[in-house]
Amino acid sequence: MHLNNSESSIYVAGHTGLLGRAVVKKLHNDGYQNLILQPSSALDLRCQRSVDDFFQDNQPEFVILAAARVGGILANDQFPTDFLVDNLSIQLNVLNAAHKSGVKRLIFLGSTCIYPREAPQPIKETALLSGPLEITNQWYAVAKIAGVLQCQALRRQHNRDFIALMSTNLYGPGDNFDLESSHVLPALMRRLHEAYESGSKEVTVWGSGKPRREFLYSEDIADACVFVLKTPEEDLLHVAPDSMFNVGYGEDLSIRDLCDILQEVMQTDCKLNFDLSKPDGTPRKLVDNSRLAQLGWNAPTPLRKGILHTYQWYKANVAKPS
Ligand code: GFB
Repeated sequence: MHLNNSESSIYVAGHTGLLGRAVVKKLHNDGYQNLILQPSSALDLRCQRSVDDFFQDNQPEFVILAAARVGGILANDQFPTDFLVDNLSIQLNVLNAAHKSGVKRLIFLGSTCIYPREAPQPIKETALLSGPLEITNQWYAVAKIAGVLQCQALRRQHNRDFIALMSTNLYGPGDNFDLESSHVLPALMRRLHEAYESGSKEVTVWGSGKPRREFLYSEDIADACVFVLKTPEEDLLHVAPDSMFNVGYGEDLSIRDLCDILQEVMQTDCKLNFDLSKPDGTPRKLVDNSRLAQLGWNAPTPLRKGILHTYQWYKANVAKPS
């Protein structure tokens, strides 16, 4: 059942993360005040009993499952167990508890790395499980695939209105700017800023710079989540019989071109040194957005504008004054 009452209670799991904080902001801006938020220090989503008790006590009507163990290409490689097991546990517990407590609709956030490495571009939802995965993020991908299938299984067997959104690489205010564990956009933003400020004017870019990625602003995916939450079930299932939607920006670019745009927006002119000892990962993962577009949703924030907002947030919140 879709969201049509501003008094409804909505549990945002993972509300302190990049995506979760954008979802909370969007819901507040749209007049939804009855939000249920619980920090991970008070609720370990990997613990089934705690999650069951939490749902029993709070009885949320709607759930956005944005909690996940996430990280960039190197973090995926270094912590495969965490990426596989933590994500499987979080999803299993939250989806089960939401089912048992009769949640009206749940939105599960997945990732476009669930699709086969060699999937035809732009990637359609129907490419799921049609070929081998990219090896650098296979553990995370397998966990997210299990989440999508759990949503589909609950719908099929128990008629639960659980929807899966597959998002492309996200960026935005509140992102992780740690140079080892972050994704490419925040990592390069920080390297360029620090190189420019220190006067060295040289940065290391992992890999060849040739892989292509599609970047979606965090407030846009939040907008998509709320859009889907408010759309009647029959409209969603009409365009997505498998209850899965890709959410992308609509264009991709090479990592080298991303560096050029970052430099343009940040007004830096650093020399790029490509470190070929680091992995490239998937060559390309542009998604086909046509299902959401058919329903009237497209990403509203141009890449340069999103990068500028992110850089302003980074300078105000993360960068040390030189
Ligand atoms: O964003 P990223 O870590 O993840 O890397 P993926 C994207 C591309 O940027 C890769 C290159 O080709 C990296 O080698 N890159 C260049 C860098 N410089 C850097 C840098 O300083 N840091 C990082 N992190 N990358 C992730 C998956 O894949 O995508 C996750 O590992 C998830 O599981 C996420 O699916 C959306 O796009 O390759």
